[in-house]
Amino acid sequence: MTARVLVLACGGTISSTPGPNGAMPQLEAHDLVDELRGGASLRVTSETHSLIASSDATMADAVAIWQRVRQWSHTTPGGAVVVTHGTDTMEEIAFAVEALGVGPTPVVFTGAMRYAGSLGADGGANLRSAISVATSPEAADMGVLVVFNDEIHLATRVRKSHTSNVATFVSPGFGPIGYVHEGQARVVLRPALRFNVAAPTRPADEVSVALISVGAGDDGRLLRYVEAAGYAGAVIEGLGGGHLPSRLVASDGLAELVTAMPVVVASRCGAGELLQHTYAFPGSEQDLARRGLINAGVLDATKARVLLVLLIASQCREGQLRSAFARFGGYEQDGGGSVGRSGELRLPAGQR
Ligand code: DAS
Repeated sequence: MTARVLVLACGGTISSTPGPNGAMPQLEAHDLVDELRGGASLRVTSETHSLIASSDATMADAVAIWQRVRQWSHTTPGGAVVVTHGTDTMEEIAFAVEALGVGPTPVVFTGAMRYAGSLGADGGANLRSAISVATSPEAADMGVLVVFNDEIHLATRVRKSHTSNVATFVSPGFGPIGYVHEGQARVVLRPALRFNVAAPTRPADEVSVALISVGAGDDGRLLRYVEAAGYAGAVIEGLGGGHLPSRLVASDGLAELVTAMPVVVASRCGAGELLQHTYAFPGSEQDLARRGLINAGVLDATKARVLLVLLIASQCREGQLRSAFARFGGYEQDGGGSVGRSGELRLPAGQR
């Protein structure tokens, strides 16, 4: 393996070592790389982006990582990037970097569930596997990947599924697209389509999107406070195939919210695409579409929120926003078709 690899460290458990009161992110990128035995043949550049718990990662971090990837791919043709990151928000930051677009450059996120120095710590093995995948010719043009526990996942599909198990990352409904075997990457599936959003034209951190989860009997009173709290958009994590209780749908809160800002509906199921043409009851997927809610398709609520932040930060038009959800959501594969309203994006005053 002689490809040039940038290892960009962003904190998390993989960078954590025990302290008097518990583990804290402290290891820099060079510490992580130095730990790898047999890494001498690699041409690794190590950089520390941050030493944070990933619960503190923001969309500004995602944009900064994306910018560094682009810079690296311009200055290092044929090079690859491995991002070490906390697992708590890895699925969001990796998805954001993928959505912003990395071209053919292999970009692999990895991390750890057990901090450095603990029994069975998984960081070193995960980093080594991530580097093997990133430097494999098979990783080119795959988009951003997450390599964890010797499985290879697409950033567009992966999510953390367990609070502590080292096999925490899964791609529900899809599965991993490859694996690492005796240190070698095996890619067995490739993404059929990849999409990008436009680069942000305003700081992504200035864009707040509310994420509201709905349960049985919910009357949606929380929705009334979203605009006043300064949010620019909202994702509602609904039920089943993309449904909401009829009492919530009948409330003024939802109608006012849809008038004020883009509102996306996703499902709490965690796998599968939202329905579009099946049910007709109040609060059904067809009813919500008529009321102007945007269907998240195969995106879970967490990824839908990331996409909505990036789209609002790119100051796109409403038609572009709907089209982006149709593409990333998997229900408009050719980029054509109707994208609904095409006017200015409706955003609350002060959010434009
Ligand atoms: N849960 C820790 C991790 O797995 C902390 C974090 O996400 O930063 O990395």
